[in-house]
Amino acid sequence: MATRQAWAGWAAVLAAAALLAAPGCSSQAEPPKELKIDLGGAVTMKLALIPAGKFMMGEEKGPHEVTISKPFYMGVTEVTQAQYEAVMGTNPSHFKGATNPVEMLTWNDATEFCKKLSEKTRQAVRLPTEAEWEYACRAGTQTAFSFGEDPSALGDYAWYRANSGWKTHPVGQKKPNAWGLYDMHGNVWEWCADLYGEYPKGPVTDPSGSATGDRGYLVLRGGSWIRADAGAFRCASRSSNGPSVCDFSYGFRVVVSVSAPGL
Ligand SMILES: [Ca+2]
Repeated sequence: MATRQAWAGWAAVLAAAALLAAPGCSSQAEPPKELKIDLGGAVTMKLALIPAGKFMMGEEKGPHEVTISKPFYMGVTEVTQAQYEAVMGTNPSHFKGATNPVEMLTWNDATEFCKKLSEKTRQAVRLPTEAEWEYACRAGTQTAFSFGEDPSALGDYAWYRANSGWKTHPVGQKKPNAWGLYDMHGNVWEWCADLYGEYPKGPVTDPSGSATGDRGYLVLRGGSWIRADAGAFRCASRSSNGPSVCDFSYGFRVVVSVSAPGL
């Protein structure tokens, strides 16, 4: 019964969002700018519409043009502990707090969360590709950070060692980027779907990462509360670890395809 209620809630949100997004009698409704997923127990998850487009990925290490051919929805925050617990029934986090990001979870755990939420909502919920993550982090910029080149502004946008007090913080407290995404810089590193490896040499469309990978490591992005060096928080900065490794600085956020029923 709980599942049926969740689906009913999801459908209602989609319907409401579609109405808001398509005033008048336009024959081709724009996708809603925002999705809200009902996770049950009064816990919801908000996602923002990310437009299709092109950008240069990779900074000085293998810059290449990437085309993101379709819009998609991305969680406006890292997945919180309340959200994780609503779907998985557990909370592995070291720093407890309902609105703090879930951490101490592996890439396998994050993937399982997406699978369970997909079943619950009948939508393709998944981890972002590394390209989607960097594209969304940049929010139309080509600067080192989403807020420009000057790392002295990092504290306005990110929890990092200089301001974190050596712990995570509730999501969404710092300034968002231009596309309304919070904590893309800092708080917790974010698992991406892709195997970590060398970038392609030329332009690519909707890349999904290295085919072979490096030791089977998966991509982590964005820096975390424990890092002090501004370089770790650049839009293009990369990290990686194995799929079964957890850490109190590793979390994630999800994406959902725009081709959801009713849109
Ligand atoms: Ca983050």
